[in-house]
Order: sequence, then C-alpha cells, then structure tokens
Amino acid sequence: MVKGITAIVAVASEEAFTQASSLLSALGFEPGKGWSDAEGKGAAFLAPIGNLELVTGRAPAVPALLVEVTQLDAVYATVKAWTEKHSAKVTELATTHWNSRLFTVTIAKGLELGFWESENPLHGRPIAVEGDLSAAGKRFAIVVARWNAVITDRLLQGSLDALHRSGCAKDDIEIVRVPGAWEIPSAARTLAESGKFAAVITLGVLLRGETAHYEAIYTEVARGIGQSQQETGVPHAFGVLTCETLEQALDRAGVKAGNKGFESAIAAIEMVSIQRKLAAASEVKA
Ligand code: DLZ
Repeated sequence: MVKGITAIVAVASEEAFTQASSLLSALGFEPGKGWSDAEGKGAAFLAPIGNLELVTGRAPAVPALLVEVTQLDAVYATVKAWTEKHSAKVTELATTHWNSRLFTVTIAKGLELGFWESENPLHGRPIAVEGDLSAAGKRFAIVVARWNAVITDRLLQGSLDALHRSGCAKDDIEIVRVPGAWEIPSAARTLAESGKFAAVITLGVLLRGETAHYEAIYTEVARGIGQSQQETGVPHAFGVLTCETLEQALDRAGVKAGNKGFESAIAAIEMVSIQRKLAAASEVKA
C-alpha cells in the first residue's frame, strides 16, 4: 500500500543544510522526523499533498523538485529577501505552459526548488467526499405525522417522488403513519434500530399559531430525531416543518417554496451514500 513520497536531496555542506532548513521552515513546511548520526543528518519537511509525476515526449523545463503554494507572490518576496542575505540565485516569476506561474531558487548546491501556483483556483484542492443520489437497492423508512395531513400528505408524495426517481423500488419503502409530530421520534427510532433500513425520513408539520406548547413539542421532536440518528448511526432526514401559518406550510409542501418532503428524501439518499463512502475509506486506512 503506497503511503507517501520522499524526495532525497544531498546538500553539500552543513552550513548550506542549516540555511536551507531555516528557509523551508520559514516558508511554512511542517517539520518531519529528522535524523542524526556520526556520519551526517537529515531534516524532513512535510507538505499536505505529494505526487510523483512521470513525463514523456518533452524535456521537463522545471527543476525536479516543485513546491505548489498558495500566495506565490508572498512566497516570492520571502525567498527574494532570503536570497539577498544568502547570495542564492532566484529566477524571475514566469508564466508556464500549464497555466501557472513559477520561479526557481537554488538554495544550495544541488538543492534547486521550483515554487509554483496554478492560475486555476480549484487546482490541487483536496477532493471532497460527496454522496451520490442513487437509491437503487437501498431500503428507506418514512415516518409521517397524520396531524395537518393536508400538508404531510404532500410531503409524503414529495419523498416518494424523490425515492422513485432515484431508483428506489416500491417494495423497498416502508411508510409508517403516526398521530402527530410528537410521535415521530419513537417510531423513527424503532425503525432505525430494526437494522432493516438505510435511512429514515421524518415528515410532519408544526403550526405555531395552532399549537399552544409549540416550542416544547418542536424541541423534543428535533432532539428525539437527532438522538435517534446519533445513537443508531442510521441517517435520519428532518422533514418536520415548523411554520407560523398553514399557508406558509403549504408553500413549503410543493406550492411555492419547493417540497421539503422531496428535499428530505434526497438528503437521506445522499447521507446513505456518504456514510458508506466514509466507512469504506476508514476501512482502507485501518
Ligand atoms: C397536539 C398537537 C398540536 C396542538 N399541534 C400539532 C401540530 O401542529 N403538528 C403535529 O404534528 N402535531 C400536533 N399535535 C399533536 C402531537 O404531536 C401529538 O400527536 C399529540 O399530543 C398526542 O401525543
């Protein structure tokens, strides 16, 4: 299993070694594990990303050691200031044929480094772990409150639409109807603990105007759903609307402001995929 790349550079004298080490530290390299014995010593400098690049068809026009940086102009100024004191050679900043800018500094005999920055701001960004939106072959549970059914039925339709369009089979969806939002967490937890579902989608509507103890119910519902998710490890999508009026709730159930049932199902599908990717990545690392 490949773990990393180490480029070894022989530096001619101890003085040059010390000078080069101080410059690399000043430029922000993380110190690695060095070594020292009766014959010599080594200093390691770590960078967050490394790669070994093979080239054919053209002679590399750059030093073999390239350091990709952000804020190249600031790095250039630091290196320039350093070279003035240490009589090292530094080239002008130049544009490369690969849409970047680069300069080269000869820090010590045998230690020539190129510093470069891509003009593309996304270049070199770590690739994010992102879920895909395929629900095929996965089982989903939907817990939907009957209270305010005129709204929650629309949320349910939205969730079903998202699941079907993402490839989920009809038989892989279990719908559980509960009296009101208050009952959602307990049903969600039972379904999550059954181990039969990749995710649980919770749907309900709490109307402030019509619910005297609105805050108390809302807090418990949100806490209960969150707790079920955290303690079972099964993703729970939160599709419980909290609105001032029925009209506002209708807007969020497909009339004007999207359908939160649809959005919740999409979030559930995505979270299932993300969890599986994270689990696979941690297995590889272990
Ligand atoms: C009691 C009640 C009230 C006043 N308002 C709502 C609401 O806006 N949305 C909702 O889903 N449920 C409401 N409920 C019912 C409670 O959630 C619960 O079902 C009952 O208190 C029975 O436990």
